[in-house]
This record gives sequence, structure tokens and C-alpha cells, in this order.
Amino acid sequence: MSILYYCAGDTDDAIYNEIKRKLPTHTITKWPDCPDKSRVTMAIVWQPPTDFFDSLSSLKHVLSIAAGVDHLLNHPGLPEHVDVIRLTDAGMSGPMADYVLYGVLHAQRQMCALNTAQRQQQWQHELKPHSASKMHVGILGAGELGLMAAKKLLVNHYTVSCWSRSKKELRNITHFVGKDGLDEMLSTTNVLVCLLPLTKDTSGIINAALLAKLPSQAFVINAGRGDHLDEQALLDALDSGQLSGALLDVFNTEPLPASHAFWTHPQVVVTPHVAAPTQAEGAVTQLVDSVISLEKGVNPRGWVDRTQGY
Ligand code: NDP
Ligand code: OXD
Repeated sequence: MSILYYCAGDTDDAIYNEIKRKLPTHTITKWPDCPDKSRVTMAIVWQPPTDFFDSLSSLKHVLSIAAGVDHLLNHPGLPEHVDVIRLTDAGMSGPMADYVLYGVLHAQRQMCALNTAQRQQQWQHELKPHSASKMHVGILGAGELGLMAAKKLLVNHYTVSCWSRSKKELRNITHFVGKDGLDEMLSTTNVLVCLLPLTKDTSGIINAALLAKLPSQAFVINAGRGDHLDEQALLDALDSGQLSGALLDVFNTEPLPASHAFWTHPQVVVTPHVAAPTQAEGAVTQLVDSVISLEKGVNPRGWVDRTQGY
């Protein structure tokens, strides 16, 4: 069994070294070092370079060191027959739920307006917090991350709805499916949270038409992928007062270009794709379990449906 590893931006090799320690009898090499590419049957990757898959003629499985697999499914070199496995939770749901709660609190406490008032040295005593139960949070995506965020918000007394592709019974959460369901959810959503995977169906979903369906002065949190959002439409909606603010972790171009309007916009909070970073311990446990399952011919957690794109 020969495994090829590549993790863009990895500075300390913690995941690589730990996988090697836990799989001592496997040949694991870090791209581009690989004595015999034709023997590689598995790859463990995050954002592999364009020529990563060249000459991997025996490759069967690709394991993503991330929950999202758009970096793989949009890769021009990914062979069609190869199975893709992603991280599911692996310690990321908790930090993501915290991030969403932070954004909802930002909206509830009117922090965008208060920050502006502070910079202008204005004592705006009328900028009082909204009541939690009257804050309707609508989450796009009811998967590992969306549901954990929903539960955290419920504990904090917010009114929570979720939208997903398949129907679900969720306790204390109003659940919507389909286009009509989405429109119904949007009509009462004060804080819209995007925790969808990026697929052909979800790309550009947060556009001008969708934003216009939200109540006036709504707030947007995007921690899914940058391409879920039409960035100009968001700026226009902020300018018109349709939106009161946004918390954004992911962008059309990452790192966010220095000239981008988001950096200095008083109603936008920018975070550099750190809402829920891959947690080394959880990731290694899941990646190693997946390798062992695949060797036994058992499908691991996180099996990606390549036709659906997630
Ligand atoms: P899951 O696959 O567990 O959940 C995805 C959810 O999206 C599911 O509920 C699914 O519906 C729903 N969905 C997919 N396509 C559609 C559609 N066309 N219409 C309606 N609903 C749809 O993914 P995770 O929760 O683990 O992760 C979600 C995304 O979060 C990742 O793909 C990644 O892009 C992003 N992410 C961002 C991070 C960050 O730090 N910013 C960190 C980790 C992940 P159904 O339940 O019916 O299948
Ligand atoms: C992920 C991410 O998809 O970190 O895991 O964005």
C-alpha cells in the first residue's frame, strides 16, 4: 500500500507525521517525493497542485483533509473512477458552531452600528440588543456543521430553521426543503448562515434575488465557500440597507485581495478562512480509520457522492 500526501499551507507536518506514526507498515510519502507513482493507490490531500494526479495510474481513493471536497471535485486532474472521502466533523463542528454563535451575537447586539458609532465618538443609547427569541436564524445546510450550529443556537434561545436537500425530522428546528421551502425560510430569516458544500447547485446561491427575499436589515454569515456568495450583490444590499452587516470567512479569491472592499467596509467582519480549521487529532483519527476501512473493502464515513458533489 503506497499513499501519497499533500497538504497546501501545512507548516508543521503535524498531520503527516502522525499518520506515518499510526500506519508504520505503510509507505507514505509527501508529494512531490514519490519513488514509484505507479504504486500509489491512495492519496491524502488538501488543495493538491495541478499536476498532482499525473502518473498515479493505480490510484483508487482520495481522502480530503477537509470537510469540503470542491478543491478535489473541481480539480482538472482528478480521475473519474477514483472514490473521494471527506472529513465528517472530525472536531470541526464545535468551533464552527462557536463561529456562528459569535456572528449571531454580533447581529443581535447591533455590533456593526455600535462599532461605527464608537469610531465617530457617538453615544447611541438607542442601539439596544434585539431579543434572542425574536432573532430568526436560517441555516443553509443541515449536515454535520449546520446541525451542530443549530443546536448551539437553540441552547442560546434563538429561533432556528434549516434548509437542506432531503427531508428531515428535527426537534425544535423548523426544517425546509426545495425552492419553495427556501423562499418560506428566507421570508422570516434575520440572520442567514451558509454552511452548504459548494456544488453546481449551490454555487452563487446567495445572490441579489435571494438577499431581496430576506427581511430588511438582515445579517449574513458565510462560512461555507466563497463562491456561494455574489460579493457585489452583498455590497449592494449593505449599501441599500437591505442588510445590516455580514460575517464572512470565505471569499471568491483567497487570500482576500488587498484592494477588496470587504477589508474596510464598516458593516463587514472578515475572518481568513478560520471558522473551523482542520483539527489535527480528529483529522488523523478519521483519516487513519478510513485507510484501514478501505483496505478491508469497507466504505468509511464521509463517502462523497461525486454526482451530487458532496
Ligand atoms: P455535510 O455534507 O455534512 O452537509 C451539507 C448539507 O448541505 C446537507 O444538509 C445537505 O443536504 C445540504 N445540501 C447540499 N446540497 C444542497 C442543495 N442543493 N440544496 C439544499 N441543501 C443542500 O457538510 P458539512 O456540514 O460537513 O460541511 C459543509 C461545508 O462547510 C463544507 O462543504 C465546506 O465547504 C464548509 N466548511 C468550511 C469550513 C471553514 O472553516 N470555513 C470548515 C469546514 C467546512 P442533505 O442533508 O439533504 O444531504
Ligand atoms: C474544510 C475547510 O472544508 O477547512 O474543512 O474549509
